[in-house]
Amino acid sequence: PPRPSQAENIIFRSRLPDIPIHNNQPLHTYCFEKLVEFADNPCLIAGPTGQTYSFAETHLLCRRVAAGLADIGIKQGDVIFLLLQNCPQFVFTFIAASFLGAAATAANPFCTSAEIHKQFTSSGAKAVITQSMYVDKLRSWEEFQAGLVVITVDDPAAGCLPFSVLSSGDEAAVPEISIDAEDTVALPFSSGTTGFPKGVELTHRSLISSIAQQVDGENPNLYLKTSDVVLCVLPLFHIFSLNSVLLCSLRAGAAVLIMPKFEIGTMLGYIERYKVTMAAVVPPLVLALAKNPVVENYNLSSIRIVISGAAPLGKELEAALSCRLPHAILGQGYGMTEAGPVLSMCPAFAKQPTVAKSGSCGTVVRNAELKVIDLETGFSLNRNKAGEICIRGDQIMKGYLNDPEATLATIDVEGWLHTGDVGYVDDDDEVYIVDRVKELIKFKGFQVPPAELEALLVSHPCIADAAVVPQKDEAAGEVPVAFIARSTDNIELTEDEVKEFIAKQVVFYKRLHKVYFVHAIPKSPAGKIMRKELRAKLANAGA
Ligand code: 4UV
Repeated sequence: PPRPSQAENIIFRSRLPDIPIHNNQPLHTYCFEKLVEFADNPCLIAGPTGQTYSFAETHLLCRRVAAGLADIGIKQGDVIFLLLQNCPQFVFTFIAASFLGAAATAANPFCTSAEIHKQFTSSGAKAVITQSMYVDKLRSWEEFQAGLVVITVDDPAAGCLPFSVLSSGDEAAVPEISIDAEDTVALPFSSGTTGFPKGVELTHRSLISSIAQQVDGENPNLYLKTSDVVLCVLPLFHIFSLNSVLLCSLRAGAAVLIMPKFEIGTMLGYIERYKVTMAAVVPPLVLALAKNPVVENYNLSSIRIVISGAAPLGKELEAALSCRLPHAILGQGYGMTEAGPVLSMCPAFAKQPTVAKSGSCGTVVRNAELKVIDLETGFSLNRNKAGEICIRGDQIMKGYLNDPEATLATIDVEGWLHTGDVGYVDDDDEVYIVDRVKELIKFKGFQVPPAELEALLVSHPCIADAAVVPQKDEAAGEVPVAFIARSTDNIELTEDEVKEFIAKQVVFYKRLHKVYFVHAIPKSPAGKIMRKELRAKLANAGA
């Protein structure tokens, strides 16, 4: 679409005034800037054991691990790979990479060996930090056999090193290096608006900007106090938890309660025992909190903020949770990995709160510009008109790793990041998401890139062509379903065979829920799958 000149843009901004953001420093320096103020306060609490690390201890361990990483040969510009459930070692290693001017990429440990290997090679990682139970996923790799450094945070498996190799580093020996704010520090993977997962280069500058937009200033948008205990149940390999839970808490001096995996009873027990005050959740978790009868057995009155994000939250669900947690403020954050990630956040979380309506994703973050563009013309739209949401500011990604073409397709020459989300801004500056024009499917907030499944499908000898689209689902929000053209119409190929073929090769949330056999996949003259048409087909079938 044509891009209008800047003068014509209708730009939306935060309700909160801009603040000075000192984003020209390394991420670890910024996160621990106020260390002396809360050195002895709890920083990380490991849920299962109750083991607590103060801010001073956390800072020390991060530096030791940085020295340890340097000892095993990790240098400035290198990438390390975290394949971990949530645990304190995730935090130490992530921040340690920052100290070295290196970057961390992280993946869901439930992913298959092939999925992990793809991210491993694409990120160019030099070492893997994992748990012994996942090492079998790495053993078949050529790199493993050739001596890849694999470190396990629990008992080391054969061919791996123990985490003590890192944590016993000499904190006085962290290499003195000079870090550029434009250096990449986090490398989460996201498929963005199209294609395969790509490495998203988040720099020291982008992450500091994003954190500051949330928790800094006289009147922070997300007011975290040093007495807060923040629930970290969402996986740290996803940017929501990494940024808005971990990094924001480090900056603000709040404690992070780390849960390795979600289990409702365990989570409720932790909330009660550790007096959790803020919970970051995804809609399926809101559903559990709102509807599961076991919730009645726990005292959750310590919770004062619940932030839901990563997928749309229904108004009814929000209301149902409100009944359960009458004293808490419920609201949404809207994020996208490439956007650093937060675009908008509920203004009722602010120190001086303002009201947000149910169903809104809050207001655009401060120190940023948001516009809504017409899907056809690319011209910016006024309030209450839905179009593609675009965001601009220091917080957005530098680009996709080694993929200038995909970067240019996402960030235009004026610096606007095109989200592929359809939404509007109302008269009160609140942002609403109504649809998605990108390919992405979200299963419980997890990314399911259709291109990945389509490539697997067409590798099957009986499949000539395939398209994967989202179908609405009560529990998961969306599930992936496939349209398939067999190589010849009379070939034997059942729905179950197709499902099984995919299930063997992908992590659980990418599994196909339904397969529709068609004669041909509808394509545009340019050869693009007409996804809208397929989605409409599903809707019409009442599916
Ligand atoms: O790239 P990604 O997996 O990133 C995320 C990040 C979410 C958040 C939310 C609140 C935060 O505070 C934060 O730090 C991170 O999900 O997927 C991006 C896409 O997910 C959809 C939308 O299509 C994005 O482009 N999405 C994310 N949040 C919402 C949402 C939401 N609140 N409502 C509807 N869709």
